[in-house]
Amino acid sequence: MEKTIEQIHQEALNELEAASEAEAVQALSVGYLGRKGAVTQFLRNISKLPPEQRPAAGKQANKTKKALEKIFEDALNRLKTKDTVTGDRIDVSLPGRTLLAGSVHPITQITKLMCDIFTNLGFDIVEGPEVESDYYNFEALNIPKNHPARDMQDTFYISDNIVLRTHTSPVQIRTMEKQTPPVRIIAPGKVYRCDSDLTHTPMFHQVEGLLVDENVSFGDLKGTITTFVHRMFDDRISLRFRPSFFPFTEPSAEVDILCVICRGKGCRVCSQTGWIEVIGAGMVHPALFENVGYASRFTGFAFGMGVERIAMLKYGIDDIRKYFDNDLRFLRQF
Ligand code: 2NL
Repeated sequence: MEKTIEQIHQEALNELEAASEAEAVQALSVGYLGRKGAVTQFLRNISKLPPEQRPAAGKQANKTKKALEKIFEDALNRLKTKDTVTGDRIDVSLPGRTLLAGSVHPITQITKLMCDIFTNLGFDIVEGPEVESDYYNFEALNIPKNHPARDMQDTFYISDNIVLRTHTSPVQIRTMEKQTPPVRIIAPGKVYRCDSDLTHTPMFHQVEGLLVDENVSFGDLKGTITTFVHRMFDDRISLRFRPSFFPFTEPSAEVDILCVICRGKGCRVCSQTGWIEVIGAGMVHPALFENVGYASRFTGFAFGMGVERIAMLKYGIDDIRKYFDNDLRFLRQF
């Protein structure tokens, strides 16, 4: 062995004295303590010494190793602190990094706006499970077995009797089971349908409403929906009620608004009809009241709408998939 451990130790201290930059200290540390460093080599060569010298040499070498580790670390800390405090190596006048602020998703904004309009009309907001039983999603809503709405291609089945809810109506059935009229509720939330193209995503958002009391008429439905549409879009917008069919309402209607793009002249968005369908609605089917145990003197209306669709019309968005791409350039516009 050429050098003693004391010599190596002394050389390290001398070299450290001359090092004035963090990089140089780092290099020294590697040169002495790294895998091929002088101290590491010395420790490795101890096994070649005569047996009686090994304990003392080992003890001394480990002591040196510990001492140098601490000295290099202290020197590095000192130099790093010096860099920041004196500012001679880090330009403290550089502008800081901007923090990215998040924003509320357009779908969340529109859901909130819709809920606010209905809360102002006296409705309460209710939420419920997204994984539902066949009974609450279909049976209780007068959607019989073999109805097209239950078809495998529209519904995500978890098991024979468990589905991802295809609408938020189950929330309203659960509320009616617990509460006697008057009932005035809005059920917002995620719903799921096995469907995906330009105008459909497998998950989308719905807001449904239900009002049950004595003497509730179709006129009350028209008044409520008209007020909602006027507050949502604009006071002067025209709307029309068109006869339709839903298993859970009778009579049923679809509500169109005059196309917000062409004002009724006919364009691509309204398929040249001048009207855009925005809401489905109707008087609650008596079979539903029977299912939840309501007396026959009660009547009520219900309605449902897709949040993505309303938001597209309000913001002029042409592709539903943009809501779910999470492209910040899109999301920052709202
Ligand atoms: C549509 C149609 C609709 C309902 C939803 C409903 C709920 C209960 C009872 C009766 Cl608990 N009806 N909901 C009624 C009519 C239409 O939605 O096109 N939605 C996007």
